[in-house]
Amino acid sequence: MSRTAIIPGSFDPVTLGHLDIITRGAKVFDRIIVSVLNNQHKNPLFTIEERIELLKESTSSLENVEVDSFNGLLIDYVKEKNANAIIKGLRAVSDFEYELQMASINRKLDENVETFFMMTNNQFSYLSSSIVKEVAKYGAPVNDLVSPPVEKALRKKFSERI
Ligand code: COD
Repeated sequence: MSRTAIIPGSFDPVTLGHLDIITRGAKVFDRIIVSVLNNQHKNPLFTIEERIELLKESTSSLENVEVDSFNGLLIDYVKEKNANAIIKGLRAVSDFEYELQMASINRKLDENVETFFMMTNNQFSYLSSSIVKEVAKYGAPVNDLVSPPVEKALRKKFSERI
């Protein structure tokens, strides 16, 4: 039986912390679908199409990784994709409470879908999309925080805004 896991997120933009979780997850599951939440309520820096493209470019060397997007409830999307697992990354205790709540509601909605938590790689424990945007906005280097395509896209985005 083929095992498919969904890695959901906002990915605005994808960071090396996300990529570490995706790479490690791809070693354990047969197929990984990284899926971007298309949330109209948030005000993202990158459009959904840009976030998908940056994820595709950043994961192109991983053969069993696909990139997609979803709307609505994660659990409905997981079932639609015939997946049996959700992978989440944990950075700090502060992530835990929210993630426990999410995993619990998702288990209540479908007890056959399991949530797996992966501990962040220590070197990325402080890293988030928000931190990356903050650093890039003021022109500081982000080459050790994101992949080269994301670094280029951030530089372009912020130079357009000046
Ligand atoms: N190291 C390890 N993991 C990391 C790091 C890092 N440095 N940075 C981020 N991560 C992990 C996050 O913990 C998360 O698991 C994932 O990577 C994505 O992170 P973000 O910040 O891009 O995405 P979020 O946290 O905004 O995504 C939230 C979801 C889209 C997953 C969530 O809102 C969701 O499932 N929404 C759908 C609606 C739903 O079904 N809700 C639940 C029932 S009400």
